[in-house]
Amino acid sequence: HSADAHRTDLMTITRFVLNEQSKHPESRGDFTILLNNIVLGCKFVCSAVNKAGLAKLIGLAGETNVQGEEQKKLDVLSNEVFCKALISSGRTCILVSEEDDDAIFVEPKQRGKYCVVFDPLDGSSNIDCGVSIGTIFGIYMMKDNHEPVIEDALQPGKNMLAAGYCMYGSSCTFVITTGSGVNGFTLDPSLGEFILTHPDIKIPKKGKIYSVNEGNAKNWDGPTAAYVEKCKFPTDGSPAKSLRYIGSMVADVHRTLLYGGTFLYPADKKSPNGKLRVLYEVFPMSFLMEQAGGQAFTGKERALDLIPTKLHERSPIFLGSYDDIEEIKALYAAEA
Ligand code: AHM
Ligand code: MG
Repeated sequence: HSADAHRTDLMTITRFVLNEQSKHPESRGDFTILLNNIVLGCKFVCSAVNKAGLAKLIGLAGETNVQGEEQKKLDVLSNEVFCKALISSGRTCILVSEEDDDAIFVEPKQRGKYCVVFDPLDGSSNIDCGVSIGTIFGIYMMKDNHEPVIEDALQPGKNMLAAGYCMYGSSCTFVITTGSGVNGFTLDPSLGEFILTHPDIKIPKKGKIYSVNEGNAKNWDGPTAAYVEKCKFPTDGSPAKSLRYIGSMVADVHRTLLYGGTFLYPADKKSPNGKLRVLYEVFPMSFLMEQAGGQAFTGKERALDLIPTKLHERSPIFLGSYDDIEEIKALYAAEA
């Protein structure tokens, strides 16, 4: 009976968000329109990513188009699609993209109240070998009707209204939080719609996996090194953990959400702030983790408490299962 209900009573992402927002009727329409444009961008990127391998094989890449321009690289193309979709939604005022040095201020006649930070195609070095990649986004709201300023985009992560990612893998998966739990949707290509497939995702309280680029180990600080050592050689009788590292943040975080464990991109001697960007990588993933019952820590504080001072600022990040992040926090506290 219930399987049949699933087949005929389709919970699309739009329907789901409309239901969720029914508590805030004043913002309901605007947020739904904004989200629809983000979803449209993700569908476009999904289709482009799926064709990328083929385009290469049949020689489309690098070919010139009618205007005599070289074919755009996928990350550049994805960025343009997202920027245009977001601006034309009429609901945004500031856009911060990993692809652009400066923020985009939307002109007054198309301006709305949302500020969107995003990485249109994260992990793009993985495209050519067919490994999963993704889009990451976070949404803030302007507090009042002032002229938008850069500070509106430099709010701490805890002020985000919504955040999520879309993973372009063996299937296309869209995961979102609007501050009341985490839900996952899978693209049904025949319908062109994202259907709820992972309701109310909760990360296991403790995990059996750790995920980190161990090639940086010689430059790690003490607590990071001690944590990874503990994963491999536990002294409390627990079994050693498995290592999984894809090198594509969306895919590594997605696995961590579903299976539990930790994902770390710590500081090291060569990169004292780690690698990942605060606004559109660290914050959205930290918001999702907390909403799924996990934690996100920078080595100093709760990740969502960070107040960014620059658009492309970086921060070390440790996120994952609640108990596992407690262990990492204890190691950093012991050192301080
Ligand atoms: P990018 O924005 O240049 O694609 O880099 C971000 C990616 C993340 O997806 C991933 O977590 C990380 O870089 C992997 O870095 P490394 O190759 O240093 O392990
Ligand atoms: Mg990136």
